[in-house]
Amino acid sequence: MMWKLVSCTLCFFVSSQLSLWCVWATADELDSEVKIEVLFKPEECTQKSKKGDLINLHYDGFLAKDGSQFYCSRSDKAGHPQWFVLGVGQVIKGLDIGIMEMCPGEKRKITVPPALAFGEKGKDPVPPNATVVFEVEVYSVSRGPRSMEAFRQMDIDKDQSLTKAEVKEYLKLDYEKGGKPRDEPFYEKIITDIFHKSDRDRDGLISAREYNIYEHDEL
Ligand SMILES: [Ca+2]
Ligand SMILES: [Ca+2]
Repeated sequence: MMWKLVSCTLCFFVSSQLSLWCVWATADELDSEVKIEVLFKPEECTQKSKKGDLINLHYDGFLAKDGSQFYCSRSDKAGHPQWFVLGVGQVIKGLDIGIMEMCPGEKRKITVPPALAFGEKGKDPVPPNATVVFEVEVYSVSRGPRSMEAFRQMDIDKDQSLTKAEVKEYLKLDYEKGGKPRDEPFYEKIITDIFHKSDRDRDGLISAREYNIYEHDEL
C-alpha cells in the first residue's frame, strides 16, 4: 500500500514538472497509435475538449501486460481531481491525444503504446517499453487558459499580462456561469497550479508570450 502511495506522488510530481515523460516520444515514433474505448458517454454534451482547454479529471494508470496499477489520481492530492491544460505537453503524449473531444462526465479507456507514454527507458515504476492503459473520467472542460480569446477576456486592464487577481476573476465568472460557484481555497489551488506551470520567469505575472507559448502564431 505504501509503495502505491509513493508511486502516485512520484508520478504526479513528474507530470507537474511539465513532463519529462514526453521527451522520449519523438516525431518519427508517432506512427504507433493510441487506442480509445468510450466506456460511458453522457447524453448531453455541451462542450467537447480541445487543445488548450483546462481539463479537470481523474485518471488511473495500469500496465497493459499484467493490469497492475502504477498511478491513481484518486489517492493523490487528497483525492482531488487533477487539473491540466490539454494538448500542450503537461501530460504524456498519449493522454494529450486520448483525452481530445471528451465531454464532461465521459469515461474512456485509453491504451498508449510506449513511444507515446514512457518510452524505451520507462519511468519507475513503469518498466521499459511498456504499453500502458489509463481509465479516465472527465469532470469539467473549460475554454482556455490557452486560447487567446480567453487571454483577452482575462486581461481586464489590457496591459498584455495577467495578474493572479485577473485569472481568479475569470475563473469565478466561468464557474458561476456554469452554475457551480466554488469556495476560495478551490480557486487558490487552481491559480497556484496555473502560475506554477505558466509563469516561467516567476515574476508573478503571465505574459501573453508565457501564456501562449505553444501558439505564437496567434499573437
Ligand atoms: Ca493585465
Ligand atoms: Ca511571468
